[in-house]
Amino acid sequence: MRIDVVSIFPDYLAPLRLSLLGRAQEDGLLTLTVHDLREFTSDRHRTVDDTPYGGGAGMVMKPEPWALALGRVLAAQTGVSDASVDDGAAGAPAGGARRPVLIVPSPAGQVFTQAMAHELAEEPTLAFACGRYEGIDERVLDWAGEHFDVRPVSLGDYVLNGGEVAVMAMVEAVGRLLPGVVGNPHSLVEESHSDGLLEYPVYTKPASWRGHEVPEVLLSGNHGRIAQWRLEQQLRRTAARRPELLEGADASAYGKAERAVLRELGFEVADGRLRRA
Ligand code: 6GU
Repeated sequence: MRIDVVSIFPDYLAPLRLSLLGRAQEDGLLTLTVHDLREFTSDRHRTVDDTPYGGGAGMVMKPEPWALALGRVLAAQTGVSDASVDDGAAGAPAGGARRPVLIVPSPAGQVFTQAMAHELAEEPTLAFACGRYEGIDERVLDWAGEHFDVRPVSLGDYVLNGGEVAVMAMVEAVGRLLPGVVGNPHSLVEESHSDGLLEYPVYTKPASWRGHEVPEVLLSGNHGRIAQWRLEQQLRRTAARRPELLEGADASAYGKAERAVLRELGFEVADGRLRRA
């Protein structure tokens, strides 16, 4: 996969060169390029922002540096020339090819989920446009929509100072799903959100530690009982911490034991789906 990030703080993205994703880049599984938006300004002060039309607090990111930077990204990702992007000659890609995805991190976006990470991991390229200040001139998104599949995406209901930290989270979530990036692909199957539930608790040696014991069932060697216990823990944890994840969930795979636990937790099965009892 090829990923391009545009930011006024390229150094902010440096940690993406470390650890698992750093190895993925060394192994050629991921190509990550970070572009400095200020390289696409033409004034002496390399200005990227200006005051908002209509008044109000803060500054808004100017459109032209964004068009130049995203044109460069589009050219690198699709092979169309920068010039044809500039003069509008590059419309929808020829041959019915999909438009490259452009993610615009914003607290006003659609909330990022594990399902979205899986979808994005199927794309050949991803571009990210990191806004700062009060945001990017809205016409940049309109213009970009002529070339990219533009998706405003939020990490959740809180406000960050800019898109960089959100991009780090999204690139890590997507990057670890690329084939070969996580050494043991089974690790991806049994983790929080992979099956709509939170992960079960895990333990390692010693079996007794500072007066806290590892649950007996995990020492039993009975794999059927262990699997049953883990699923029950997932249900209890999800009901306690994220009950909204259970509402409407597919319950067709749940047997008698799980249904009994769910009833105790205040949920029942109706038409194969979970609902509050
Ligand atoms: Cl994606 N961007 C910003 N600036 N703030 C956020 C966010 C994104 N997600 C949650 N808060």
